[in-house]
Amino acid sequence: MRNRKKIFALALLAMLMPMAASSQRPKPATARLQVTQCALKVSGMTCGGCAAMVEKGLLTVAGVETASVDFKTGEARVSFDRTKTTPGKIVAAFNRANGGFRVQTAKAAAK
Ligand SMILES: [Cu+2]
Repeated sequence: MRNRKKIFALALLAMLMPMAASSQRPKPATARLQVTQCALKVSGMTCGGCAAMVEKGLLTVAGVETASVDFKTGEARVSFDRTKTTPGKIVAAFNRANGGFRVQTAKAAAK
């Protein structure tokens, strides 16, 4: 009986060891960024060049990490650091700075 308890304790320890080791591993730098994605509806585009301009404009907005705009669907996918900005702020900043194009959040566009 005593022996079985010992074996059980050892087995438990063996199971917990790798977990303890992995929790001590430093997290990759990207884990500290609170990156979230959102979809935006873009209007005012007439060609792929416009999409590139919208993309550039989105990338200059503070907190935006990546932006990819599809001219055909009129959609932009934006990833942003949510500790720095929100979709609403991105939309407002973009529309202030980029006359001719307008973006709105996909949610607002659905209404
Ligand atoms: Cu164009």
